[in-house]
Amino acid sequence: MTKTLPKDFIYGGATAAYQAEGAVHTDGKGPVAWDSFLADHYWYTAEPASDFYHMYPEDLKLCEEFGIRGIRISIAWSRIFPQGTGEPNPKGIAFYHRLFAECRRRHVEPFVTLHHFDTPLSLHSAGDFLNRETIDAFVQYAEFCFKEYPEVHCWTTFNEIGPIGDGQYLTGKFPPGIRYDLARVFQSHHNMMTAHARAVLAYKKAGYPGEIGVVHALPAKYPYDPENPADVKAADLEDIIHNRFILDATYLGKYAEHTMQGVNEILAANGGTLDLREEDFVLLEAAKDLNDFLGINYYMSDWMRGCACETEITHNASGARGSSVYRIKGVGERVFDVNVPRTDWDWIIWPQGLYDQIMRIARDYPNYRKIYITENGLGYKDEFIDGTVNDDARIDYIRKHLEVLSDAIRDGADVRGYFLWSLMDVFSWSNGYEKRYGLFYVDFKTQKRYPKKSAYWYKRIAETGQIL
Ligand code: BGP
Repeated sequence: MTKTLPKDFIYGGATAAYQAEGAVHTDGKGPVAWDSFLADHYWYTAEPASDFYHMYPEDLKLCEEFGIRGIRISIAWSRIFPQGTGEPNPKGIAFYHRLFAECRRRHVEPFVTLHHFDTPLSLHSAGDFLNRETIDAFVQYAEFCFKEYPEVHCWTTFNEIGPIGDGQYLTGKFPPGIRYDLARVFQSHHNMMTAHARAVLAYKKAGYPGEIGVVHALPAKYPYDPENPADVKAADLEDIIHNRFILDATYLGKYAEHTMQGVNEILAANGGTLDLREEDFVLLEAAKDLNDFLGINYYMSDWMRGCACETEITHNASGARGSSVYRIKGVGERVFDVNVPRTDWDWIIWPQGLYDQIMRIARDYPNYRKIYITENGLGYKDEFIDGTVNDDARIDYIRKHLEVLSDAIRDGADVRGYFLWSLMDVFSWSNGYEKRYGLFYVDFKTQKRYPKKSAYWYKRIAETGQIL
C-alpha cells in the first residue's frame, strides 16, 4: 500500500553557502580555510560551485515550480564578518537580505544555518572551536544575524558538529587536516555545543518570535555480529563518538555516565585529555529544553566489529567502491561488506537506520520537541543524457527514506519536514563535482539547470502527500 505523509509536511531542498554560492572573493567576502585546503589537497575548488550567489532567483523559481516549500540555506560567516569579528561587510549583509526577499516572493521558507563548515580563516587558523575565543566570536555573529534578519523565522546554529570534529581531527579530510586525534574530536564537539547553547540562550533571552535548533548527522551504528560482545562494544563506542556525546550535550545538558565511561575508554587507548568546565555545563543545562527543533541529517549506517588494531583510516574521495578503510584503536572497525547496498563512496544505504535514529531520539531524549530531516539524499555519478538525468536510483533511495518517515510518524515521532540534499547539484566537500545529489542537474560550465526525473517525481509527492 502507498504510504503517506501529513498534510502540512514540508518538502524542502538543502544547500550550503560554500558548496553552492561560488563567488568566494566577491563583494568583500573574507577567506575561509577551505579556500587553500581544497587547492592543496583536492582536484577542484569552490569556484564556481553552482554560482548560487548570482543564480538564486533561478533556483527559487524552480522551487516554486516544483512544489518545494522550504530551502535550507547557510549564511557565509565571512561574508558578514570577513575577519570573523570586527567590522561587518555591508555588501555581504545586503546579499542575504536580497536572497531572503526572493524566498518570500517565491513562497519558499528559508531555514537558515549560521555555520556550515566555514569558519572564517583568521579564527580557523587560531584553533577554530578548540580556541574558546571562537565561541565568543560565533555568539557575536549569531546575535548580529538574529537582529539583522527579522525576516528569518527558523535558525540553525550549526550544521553537523559531529562530522566537523571527525573531518578536522580524525579522518583529516577537512582543514586543518589533523588525523587520529580523538581528544580534539571530543573537545571540538563540546566547545561547539557550548557555543550552540550560548546562541540559543541569547536568541530566547532577546525574545525573538522565531525558532532555533541544531542540525546533527546521526548515522546508526550496528554490531556486525549482535551475539559477539566485542562487536556490540565497538558499535556502542562508535555511537558515542558520532551520536551520543553531542545528543547528550544537546538534550541532557551533561554527558550521561555511560557516555563518559566510553569517552574515557577511548581516550585511555588513544591519549589526550578534555577541558570540560563547570561553566559550560551551566550553559548546556540552561539551553537543553529550549531547542525548538532537531535537524537530522541521515545518509548511511555502519556495521562495527571489534578489533585489536591500530588506527587506520583511508577516505574514499574518488568514488572507487571498496577503497574505504576505517578502524580506530580501542574502538573497532567498520565492515563495509555487509550484503547491503552501498554507494560508490562506500556509504551504506540503510533506510531502517533513519527510523531507528528517530525512534531513539523520541525514546532517549523526550524533550526534543520536533524533528526535521534536514539532509538525506544519494550521491551518484549522474549521466546527463538528452537534457536530463534518469536518476531512478535516487528516486528509489528517497522513496525508501520517506517511507520510514511515514512509519516513524505513525509510531509517534513528531517529524515535520524533509529537506533533500541537495536542491541543485553542488560540489561535495571531499569528493568534488563528480558526486551529484541534486534534483536539478547543474552544467557547471554554463550554470544552466535541468530538472532530473527525480524532480518531477518529488513534485508529485509534494502535491499529493503520497509516497509514489
Ligand atoms: C553533509 C553535509 C553537506 C553535504 C552532505 C553530502 O555532511 O552537511 O554539506 O556535503 O553531507 O556529503 P558529501 O558532500 O561528502 O557527499
